[in-house]
Amino acid sequence: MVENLSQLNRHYDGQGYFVIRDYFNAAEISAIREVILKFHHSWKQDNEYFYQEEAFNSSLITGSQYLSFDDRVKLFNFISSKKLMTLIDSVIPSNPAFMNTQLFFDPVNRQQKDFWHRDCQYDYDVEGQKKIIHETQVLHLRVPLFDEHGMELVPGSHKCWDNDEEYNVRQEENGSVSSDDLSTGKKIKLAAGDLLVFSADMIHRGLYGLDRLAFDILVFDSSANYVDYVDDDCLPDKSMLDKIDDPRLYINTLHLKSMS
Ligand SMILES: O=C(O)CCC(=O)C(=O)O
Repeated sequence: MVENLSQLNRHYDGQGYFVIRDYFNAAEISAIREVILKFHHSWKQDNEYFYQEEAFNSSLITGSQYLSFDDRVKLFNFISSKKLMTLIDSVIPSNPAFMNTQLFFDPVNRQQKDFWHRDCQYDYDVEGQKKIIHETQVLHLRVPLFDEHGMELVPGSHKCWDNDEEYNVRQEENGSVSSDDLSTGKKIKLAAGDLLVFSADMIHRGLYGLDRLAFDILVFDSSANYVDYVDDDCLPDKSMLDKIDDPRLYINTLHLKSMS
């Protein structure tokens, strides 16, 4: 795979994503799944009403609320493992920084439909979105823990503004809703062991079904102003840093925090 790094990079640059099949072996997935399931179980108990009514994801998985020291270290070591750092360094060559983690699952309420969006639309108005897609990149690395329908993406939209159909659907204008199909959408089915890397600002939606559980890692370019999005509790402390094989991703974030 690593011999294909420049090919993957070119694919990301042009299309806004790449997928690597069978990137993780069964033992790697089973080890990470065990930790994540502990988190998910406790999170659901603690957020019962939200989970039953409307949730489709949780976040802050590396935080101290639900996982032990040892389990958090396992997660940190997985996120900054050589396998993932090779790809992260390739897409964000200078000082990539850890932002957060999210866990995506099927909403209990089956009426809820999977919906198109760009992540930046929740922080920027339309003019801001037009600008930001050309300026910075936040990277999502999706690790499906079970086979799932995967994601639907609009290739190239990480650098290209919406056409009329995409805009109306994503912004729910002119009678469209965000769960409408898009003629430009490309479905990427994923199996446990696969890895999908995609730009958070491209037009995308998760595809619900199959009782999915997908672990998403978010990483950003240190030159972009995202450090305020990082929760201190989700970062390793000094005693954990000593147990992380390659802590650069976290040290870069800690460094940005210390300057903000
Ligand atoms: O899987 C989902 O439900 C949505 C995923 C998503 O929007 C994201 O990872 O930013």
